[in-house]
Amino acid sequence: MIKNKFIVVEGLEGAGKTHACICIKNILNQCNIKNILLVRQPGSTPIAEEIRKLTKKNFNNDYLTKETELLLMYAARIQLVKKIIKPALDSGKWVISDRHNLSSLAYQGGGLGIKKNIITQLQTLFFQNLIPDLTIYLDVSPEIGLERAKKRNTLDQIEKRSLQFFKKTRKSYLKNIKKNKNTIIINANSKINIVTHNITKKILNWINKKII
Ligand code: Z5A
Repeated sequence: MIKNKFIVVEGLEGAGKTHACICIKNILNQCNIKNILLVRQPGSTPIAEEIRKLTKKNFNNDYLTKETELLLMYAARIQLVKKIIKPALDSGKWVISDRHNLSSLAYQGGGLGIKKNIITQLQTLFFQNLIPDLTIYLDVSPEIGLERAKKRNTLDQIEKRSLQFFKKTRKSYLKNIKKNKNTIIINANSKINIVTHNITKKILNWINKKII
């Protein structure tokens, strides 16, 4: 028996997070863990999905300031955690979230240059008691990740930012992930079947360690 867990998947665009979330859900299912909820950030509630659209939209004569963008990410996260994630965890469900706090540290902190202590204060203020049991960071180079994202659809306002922005975002991810507890880092530059194989191996290993 394993107690239900909160799992977070992080990485740049095109890292393969969506694919990884489904892959983790399948592995858990094979281990007879069926009660699983998949969510994405920002999003996964009607209000948070509207905030998501707002952060991706092109406003011709206006733009989101970096502080507004940060607070919108947190508004969406609070909405999702309070309304969906916490109740699900309290009722014994497993939750897999495509992105969480580390995204804000990487994008709004590393990428846009907001001071880390401002972001960690928001984290402490709203999510002190919600620490992921496992974070999987899919490490992809910005060049490869953006190339994959471009192939899939037209780029939104965040995806259109400079390569330099994504380089700073990745640097911040790598710095913060090293300090993060319970983390698995996967090289996501490889072919999808190799990435899937590595995720499967590491997740099974992690589950085996949790069995009591
Ligand atoms: N954001 C923020 O700034 N601050 C925050 O606090 C939060 C978010 C929470 C969310 O938009 C945006 O919000 C995101 C960060 C910001 N902005 N940007 N840019 P999103 O959900 O649209 O973006 P995303 O989270 O990066 O999703 P994504 O682009 O879909 O990436 P992904 O989920 O990691 O990748 P995927 O959908 O699994 O794969 C993308 C494509 O690549 C797809 O066609 C796959 O088949 C292909 N792929 C995946 N892996 C491979 C490998 N290994 N080889 C070849 N092809 C692959």
